[in-house]
Amino acid sequence: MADDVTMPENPRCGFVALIGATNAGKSTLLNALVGSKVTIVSRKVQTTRSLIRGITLEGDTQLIFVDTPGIFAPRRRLDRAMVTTAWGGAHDADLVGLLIDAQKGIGEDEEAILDKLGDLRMPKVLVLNKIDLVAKEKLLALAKAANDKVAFETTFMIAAISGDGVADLKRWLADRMPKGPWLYPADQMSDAPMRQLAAEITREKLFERLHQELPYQSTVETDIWKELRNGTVRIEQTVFVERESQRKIVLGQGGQTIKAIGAASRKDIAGILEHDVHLFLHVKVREGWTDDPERYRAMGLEFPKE
Ligand SMILES: Nc1nc2c(ncn2[C@@H]2O[C@H](COP(=O)(O)OP(=O)(O)OP(=O)(O)O)[C@@H](O)[C@H]2O)c(=O)[nH]1
Ligand SMILES: [Mg+2]
Repeated sequence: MADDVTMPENPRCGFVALIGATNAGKSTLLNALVGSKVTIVSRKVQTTRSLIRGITLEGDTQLIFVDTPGIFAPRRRLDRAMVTTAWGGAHDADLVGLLIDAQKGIGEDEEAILDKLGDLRMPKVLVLNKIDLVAKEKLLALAKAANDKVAFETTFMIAAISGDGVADLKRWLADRMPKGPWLYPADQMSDAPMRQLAAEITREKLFERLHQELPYQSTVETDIWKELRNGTVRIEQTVFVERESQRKIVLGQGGQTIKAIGAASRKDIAGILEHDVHLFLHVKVREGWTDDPERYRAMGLEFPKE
């Protein structure tokens, strides 16, 4: 965004939480709204682990979108922390957008979310996503079923992946934000430090290349971030896994899996920074990291007592 954008005389500013079942497309929508990759996306469930803010301007309004972990019936400690965090994000917002994957429709998770959403006081908007995959009649039936359960202000039908309907949604939201000064500089798109986004991007590549339980039993932290005199950035990250057998899988034969993960991550990080990047990945076994409060702090999550 241009540097010459200054706060107007009558600014608006507010928080919109994007909630929904896992895989509904919340993170894809956040990136589309902001126009830049600030949060990671994958075809697997439970990709987003904490609250990620994406900031953007629409007319006189600064919109602060909050991406949340998908809501589902939690089993493990990390699951519980993610779901609690998602609802916390909703409680603190000026407006809540519920995303439903229109192809999936209303299943058990969606049903539970709709039940709980009624208790929230702030205005709510229904966003049916992935309309590229479903017929119009099905969309209308789905909109009606959801609106019968919760008093939504209105319903939007979008395809976050192509941006279809996203501009209309953004304009509508901007008009509904409370009056007040912008909270961030006009050109800021995220409140997370770059080293955190870089760790998330590496985690996205892990999600793309690893299967079954492994993505859920791994996490990534940035240890070193050094800007070198020639303008390049040296980044060192650690991938934590639970067991030695998992470490072997992450490394791959002759280290080829971790190499591919590193190459894909480096490319994305360099694209965002618009600088050359040297990325070094270490893989460490940290047995029981999913029960270690310190790892939760690093992820920006509360540590559930059980
Ligand atoms: N066809 C289609 N796919 C979409 C659309 N929006 C998102 N997706 C895909 O849906 C999958 C999940 O997207 P995410 O944005 O990671 O979903 P999420 O709701 O953030 O998921 P969690 O973080 O796990 O809760 C990805 O493969 C996206 O590419 C859409 O409009 N159409
Ligand atoms: Mg997500």
